[in-house]
Amino acid sequence: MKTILTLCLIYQHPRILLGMKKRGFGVGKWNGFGGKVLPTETIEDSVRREVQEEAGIRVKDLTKVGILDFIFTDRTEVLEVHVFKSEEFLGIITESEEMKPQWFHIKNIPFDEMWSDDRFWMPLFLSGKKFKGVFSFGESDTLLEQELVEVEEW
Ligand code: 95L
Repeated sequence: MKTILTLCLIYQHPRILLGMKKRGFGVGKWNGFGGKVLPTETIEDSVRREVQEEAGIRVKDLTKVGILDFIFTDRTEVLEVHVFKSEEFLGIITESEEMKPQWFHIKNIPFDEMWSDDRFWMPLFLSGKKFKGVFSFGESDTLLEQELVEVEEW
């Protein structure tokens, strides 16, 4: 089974917006915004909805920058995460029940409090590259295997 999810990073060079996940999957980690794509919505609509729900803002631009597959050794389901960048938004960033948003200077991205795959693809993201990858995780979300390539197109 493959589940399609979104991940949106708001990037206004030299700062990036992350959210501390307050509950559910990935609690205690600084995440991008996103979640499961619902059966009736497009992937882009889903990103807009999730960013609105989790950070209270409306993204203007959206650029697809990556596709990452996440495999968890104790689960059969593969998470196919579509990664987006947005550089402009409308509204005021607001904490939600799910997320506490905070800006970080790109020199101070809190990798030690993030999913461990982020260290690998974030440099590509920050330099405007597009990428595809597969990451597998074991016990306590430790990273076991990784594949990552820069791509020109999907
Ligand atoms: N900013 N990065 C994320 O938000 C992120 C990164 N890696 C992940 C790996 C597995 C997973 F289930 C979620 C994430 C994730 N949200």
